Amino acid sequence: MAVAPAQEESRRYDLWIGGEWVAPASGQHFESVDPATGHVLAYLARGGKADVDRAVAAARAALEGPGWKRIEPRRRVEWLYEAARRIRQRSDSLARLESLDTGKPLRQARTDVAVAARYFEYYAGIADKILGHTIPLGPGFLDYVLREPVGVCALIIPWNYPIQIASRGLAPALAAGNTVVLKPAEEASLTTLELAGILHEVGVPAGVVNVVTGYGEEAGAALASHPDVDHITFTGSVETGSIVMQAAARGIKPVLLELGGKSPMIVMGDADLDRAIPATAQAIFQNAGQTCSAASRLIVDRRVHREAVEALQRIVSQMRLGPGVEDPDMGPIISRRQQQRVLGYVEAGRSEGARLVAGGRVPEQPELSGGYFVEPTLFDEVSPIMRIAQEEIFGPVLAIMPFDTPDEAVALANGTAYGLVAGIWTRDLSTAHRMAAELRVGQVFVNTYGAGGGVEMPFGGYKKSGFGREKGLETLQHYTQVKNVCVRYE
Ligand code: TXE
Repeated sequence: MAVAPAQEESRRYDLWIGGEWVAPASGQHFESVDPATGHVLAYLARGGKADVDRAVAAARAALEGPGWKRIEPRRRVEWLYEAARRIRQRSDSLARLESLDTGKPLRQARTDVAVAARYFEYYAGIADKILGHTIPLGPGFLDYVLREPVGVCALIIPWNYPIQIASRGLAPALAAGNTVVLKPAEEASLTTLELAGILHEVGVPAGVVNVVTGYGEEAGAALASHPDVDHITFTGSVETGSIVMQAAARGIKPVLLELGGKSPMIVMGDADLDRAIPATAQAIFQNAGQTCSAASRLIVDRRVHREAVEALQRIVSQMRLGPGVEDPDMGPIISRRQQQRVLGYVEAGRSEGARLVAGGRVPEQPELSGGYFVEPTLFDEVSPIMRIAQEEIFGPVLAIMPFDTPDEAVALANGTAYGLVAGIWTRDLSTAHRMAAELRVGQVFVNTYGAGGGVEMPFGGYKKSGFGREKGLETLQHYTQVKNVCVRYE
């Protein structure tokens, strides 16, 4: 099949609709740029309303078609397992493409590809086990409950973890028998297009998976407001999430929103700092801080505060920046716009009186001058009212806040509009459980953070981090709908 070879750069990609490459109605392509150099990496089709109409029609037709609706669920099991196998087989080329497209270090991109394969494997295992149940109504009645596919699912994907986030929506949606229209982010669409090709190769019928690339306000908005879409999964900013939710409300459609965070890492005085501090650095600097669950606030017991800051300074001073494909410790920010946004927050931190103890600048190495790099940055003595303590920076900037009592730590941790993830480091189990109960977040990690991609664990937000759950079995609630059938037979 005519899927792009992953190594080929500066290639032109069309839209993937109804099992074939289709030119966009606009006739236009736009540049997708390598954030490490500013060079053009590929030309993506500028999809718009007419293309979205076509993709949704293809998804609707496939949903009702004999090759999908009338097949045995075990065929879906086979297709999804085979997709996982092929993703692993192509791990090197997919990881390289992801690394070029997003700037992330190659080993991180390899992990992302491995996690993507895990999503297909995990949901392959459930595709023939989506069970209903019966309700005892008494003599003469048979009442049964079915879990049916929800229908045509729209997936709107961000640029920070494209292959992972596309897979975490695609795999459960397909396992449950839905069809899908994906809108990847304009900054990084390449591995999503590759994924569509892999699913086609393994036998998923034409029209079950469609990809419309393009700008958010054009392709994304058309998809979110399309009358024939049955469910929308959106990962991105609070602002755009609200726009998508308003469009969904007009069409009375369910939405699953994953909107980022300002996740706290709480380090108690009794914590094993040799593990807690490297884990904190990893949790903020991974993907240059462009992670929805990035631990962007270190809330640390004053008794170990100085030691923690010094350990972080040591880690940061040794970090090597570079293009993702050279597998550095940290790659660039995704775009000039995001780089400027991150630098704006550094300036805000300075002017609001936080103490800059590392980084904060664009690195001076001439070989990095074409890309959108920002040094790993530590702000100490951050007060909770500062913008860098409240707003999602989405860059390699850690806000450090000392505390004196556990209650104060919890109040600081809960003191933002977000509630996605929190980490707790302590040797005291009762502290860990008490805090886990008090934190207003969708996921708490104790003495670890992230845990292998977390495919099996439900993931999603409290408060402005969104609602609904991805990953694990919980997400199947979103990708199925319940039908009750009541039969009187006497
Ligand atoms: O996000 P957008 P942006 C946060 C992070 C970042 C900020 C801005 O704080 O700094 O958002 O990033 C599509 N209708 N996160 O501007 O706009 C868009 O094309 C429908 C956190 O890149 O939310 C892309 O596919 N769709 C986050 C997707 O929405 C629209 C990951 C996300 O873009 C649209 C990314 C519209 N009107 C950013 N406008 C996380 N939770 O991990 C845009 N889009």
